[in-house]
Amino acid sequence: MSKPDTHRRAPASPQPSEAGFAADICEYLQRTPRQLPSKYFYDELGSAIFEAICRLPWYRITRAESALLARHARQILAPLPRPVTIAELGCGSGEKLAILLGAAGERFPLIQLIDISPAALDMAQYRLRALGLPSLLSHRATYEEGLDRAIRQRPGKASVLVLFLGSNIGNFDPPVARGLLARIRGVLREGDALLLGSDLVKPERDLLLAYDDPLQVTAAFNLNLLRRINDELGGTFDLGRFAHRAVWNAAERRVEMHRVSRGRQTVRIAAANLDVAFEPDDSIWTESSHKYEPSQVLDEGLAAGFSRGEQWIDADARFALTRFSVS
Ligand code: AVJ
Repeated sequence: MSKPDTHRRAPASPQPSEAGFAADICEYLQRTPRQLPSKYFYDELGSAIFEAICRLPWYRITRAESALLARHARQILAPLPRPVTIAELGCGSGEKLAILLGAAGERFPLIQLIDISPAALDMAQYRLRALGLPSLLSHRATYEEGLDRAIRQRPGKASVLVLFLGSNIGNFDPPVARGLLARIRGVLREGDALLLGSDLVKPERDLLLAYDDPLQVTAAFNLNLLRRINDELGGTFDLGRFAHRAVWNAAERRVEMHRVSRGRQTVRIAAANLDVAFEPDDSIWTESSHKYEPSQVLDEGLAAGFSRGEQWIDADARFALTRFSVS
């Protein structure tokens, strides 16, 4: 049996506050078109619904990526100088990290979990604890802030492998995605690497089944954000009067998710001191899920300053894992 493990929370730092939530909601709902930032999906219920999405037969990202990680773990980790410390951006439930660690068959001095959702961090810690890891550090933070904190905790001579999986990058428009990759590259040094999971362009019918699933779990995931605004910000969204709509925007290579107003209505959000009027069919754009071509992923990584990219692709589900190296 291993020694008692340490499971620390990172030093306290300001939590994204209700004021920040209200200000963001207020700003995004006044944009044209109306929008909501997708990072707010992940409260406790939202994280649980997302876990359900990952198990939907029509949503293949999680299974495809898990299989790639299990199959290629050793190869993925091979070029990193030992010891390796792993930091995962948006770890969610920690399931994929556990798969990678299990298949790697070696021990790592420090694992760092970064997620905006306390519920997700709890799930991940619980899962990884069961593996008897030497040291686990969790950061409840956005990607940028969490990344900085994780790098500050790097054990002196260890190399860092940053995991950015699940096509989380797909939530960002290309210029923002590019900026984030460059930011990751900027905090890394020679010998470090980034493992990036990207969902690939695939037939429209597959994408629409994945993002407008027959069980309507994805619709519930989106709707939960309106419910959260009602509960936390004193919103008056009538949840039954907003329908889910997913469209594939081929030119922009992204699935766009919207809540569409059934009829004319006005919604008040007390904490934002905001009234929003909807005509029939007016919508709120809640999320984008960008899809990539494998070569485009490589190009983006190299443009961000990584020296080399190597890919593992599930040709059937159309999903790519790319390891970008720093030298
Ligand atoms: C967590 C951003 C990767 O875009 O596939 C799944 C989120 N939204 N179904 C995705 C999501 C609706 C997911 N990411």
